Amino acid sequence: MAARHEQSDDDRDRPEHAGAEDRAGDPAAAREEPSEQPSPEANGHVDSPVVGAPPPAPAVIVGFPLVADGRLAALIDAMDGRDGLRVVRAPGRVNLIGDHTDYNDGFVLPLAIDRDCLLAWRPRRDERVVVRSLDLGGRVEVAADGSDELGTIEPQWGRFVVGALRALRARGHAGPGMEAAVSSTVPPGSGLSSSSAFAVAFVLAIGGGTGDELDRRELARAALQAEQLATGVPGGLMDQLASLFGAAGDALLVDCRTLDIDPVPLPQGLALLVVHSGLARTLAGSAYAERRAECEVIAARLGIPALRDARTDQVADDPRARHVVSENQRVLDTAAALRAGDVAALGPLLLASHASLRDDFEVSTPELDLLVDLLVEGGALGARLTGAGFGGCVVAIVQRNHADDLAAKTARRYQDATGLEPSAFVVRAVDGAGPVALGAR
Ligand code: NG1
Repeated sequence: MAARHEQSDDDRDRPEHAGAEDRAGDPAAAREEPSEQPSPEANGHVDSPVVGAPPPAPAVIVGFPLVADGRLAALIDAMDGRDGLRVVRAPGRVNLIGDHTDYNDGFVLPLAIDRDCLLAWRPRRDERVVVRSLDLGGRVEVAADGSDELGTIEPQWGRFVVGALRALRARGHAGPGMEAAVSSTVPPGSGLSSSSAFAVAFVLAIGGGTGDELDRRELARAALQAEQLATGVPGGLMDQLASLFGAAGDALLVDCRTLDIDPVPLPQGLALLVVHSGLARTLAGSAYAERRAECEVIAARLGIPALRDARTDQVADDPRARHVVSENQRVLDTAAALRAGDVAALGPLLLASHASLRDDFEVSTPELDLLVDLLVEGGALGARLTGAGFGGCVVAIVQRNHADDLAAKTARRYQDATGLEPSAFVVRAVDGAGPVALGAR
């Protein structure tokens, strides 16, 4: 079942919207999973995609981290062979809980997922950066010093390339020219950070390719800056941190003020089911920036650096701030419940988060609300919208052996009720961005 995304012409060629229909409906793309992940038995929350994609093919490429060779082969082909070729992989993320808290210096609990952006490149002698997207088609050629006028670059995903060049240059990494090709399986327009994965892949490559040349937090900041330059949306740092710091089997408790990151193991026997509403959201056209500005105004009024510092009693009558303060607490409670093995506590926390995003922060939609209801009626422990909202995905915690049935049933009922085509897939927590070995084949 393919996700259908309603998008404006403007949106179509941004990485956030890179090839939605193609990827979701492309069995080859769906088969291609990073393969050196723990077995389902090892981390207990792993399953193949259950709706909208066949199960993953076995691992075939030797190296770390392994990537099934279909996509890699396509990239190698597009780059005319593996001579001097280097490849990086940057995963998307799902946020288990803690939305619209990162830019308030708060807490989030995302995980890097087994959907990623692969970037293959080699240096060029001239000072040009030439990139092709296998998903979108299209080619971008820009100056390696990032001097191209951002607003004029077409296709628009090229603006992320220039943003990344500028962000790295500002950090002392003036790269040479490069020839590159990119391919992504992160569903675009979904709240799973396809655009951040794209930006992380580029800063990683421009920064040297291993992620060790620059502090990873600095790489995350550079990727955020690249994205902000490209889109003008004042996003927070959660997505880039999740993509760079992901750990197989774990969610990440991130303190967005100190940037401390603590892995929190996900429980055995449960799966994380992501269901795309079939409605893409665009952050640029959304109320995201408005919400962020509202939060900053309230913090200033309270005389505190950020809403992270507000007390419950200070925000009792202010729904936006109330969401942020209560959501921060729910993130900490969820991490504590996971660590204590208190599975029963998880569902109510997710549902309370959704209610707060819906009623207090007002970033849900009737479709996302319906999906949450259907998932819970069908037996999910809990569910909530994930990411910025305004469309995109919900995430549910479900019994692992029930995930396939629940996904199929929910998708069917949702489609009957709305006429929209959802897609549903189980995600697993994977390691963060880094180099991919091409292997000996
Ligand atoms: P998504 O849903 O990936 O667009 C956005 C922001 C995050 C965070 C969430 C809400 C960007 C790139 N990302 O994520 O920083 O604020 O919304 O929690 O804008």
